[in-house]
Amino acid sequence: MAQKEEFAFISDVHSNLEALSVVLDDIGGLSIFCLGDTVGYGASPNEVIELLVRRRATMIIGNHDRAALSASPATFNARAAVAVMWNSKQLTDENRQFLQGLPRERKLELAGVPLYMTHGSPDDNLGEYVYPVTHSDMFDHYLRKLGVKVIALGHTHLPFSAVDREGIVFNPGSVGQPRDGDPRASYAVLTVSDGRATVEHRRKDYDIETSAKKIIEAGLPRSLAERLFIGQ
Ligand SMILES: [Mn+2]
Repeated sequence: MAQKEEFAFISDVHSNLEALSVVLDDIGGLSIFCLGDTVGYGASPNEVIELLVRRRATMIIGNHDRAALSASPATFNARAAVAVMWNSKQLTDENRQFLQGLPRERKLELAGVPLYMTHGSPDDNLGEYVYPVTHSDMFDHYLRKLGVKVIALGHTHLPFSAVDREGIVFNPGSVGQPRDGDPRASYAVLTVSDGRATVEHRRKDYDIETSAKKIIEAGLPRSLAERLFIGQ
């Protein structure tokens, strides 16, 4: 029998408690790695942080988390800025401190496979969006430079995995605000079998009505509720 270990990767939860709850149920007992943007956009920032802390998720900070901490959404569009300011006001001192303590990147070894995780890109952890169509030429360079076999990224809300000469670069997509036209919560499972890593993408239906209702009841821009139904 081959030795097989599995690890769950989530990203861009964006204060969506209903989506996160369904994904965590589906993940079961696997270790969880969260690629940032835990808060922003949605209506349940404290609940999602506390749930991930209880599940002992290994986390990093995203650009929305940092904006919520500094309450300065300078580079954000209007509706993202309104939401991040609202999220910032909701955060308890304890959760604020927790976000403040998160690193921008991590290097780990999972079942003997070296892995790097960050929100944006290895060159610009909180700013740069990495898409296969624009960045696939960079993937081998990233893997070699970092000396890892797997790179996990978030930020774009678009799931992908690319197998290159040096290893795998992947994005699990967004739990709380998918943008690939599929409204179901997105995450990924990394499997290491006999030292070889593979990535499987998963989608889960969740109670979008409740998430959307909470956004509207919080007085956040209605379009942030509406986009959840169409996955944009
Ligand atoms: Mn995001």
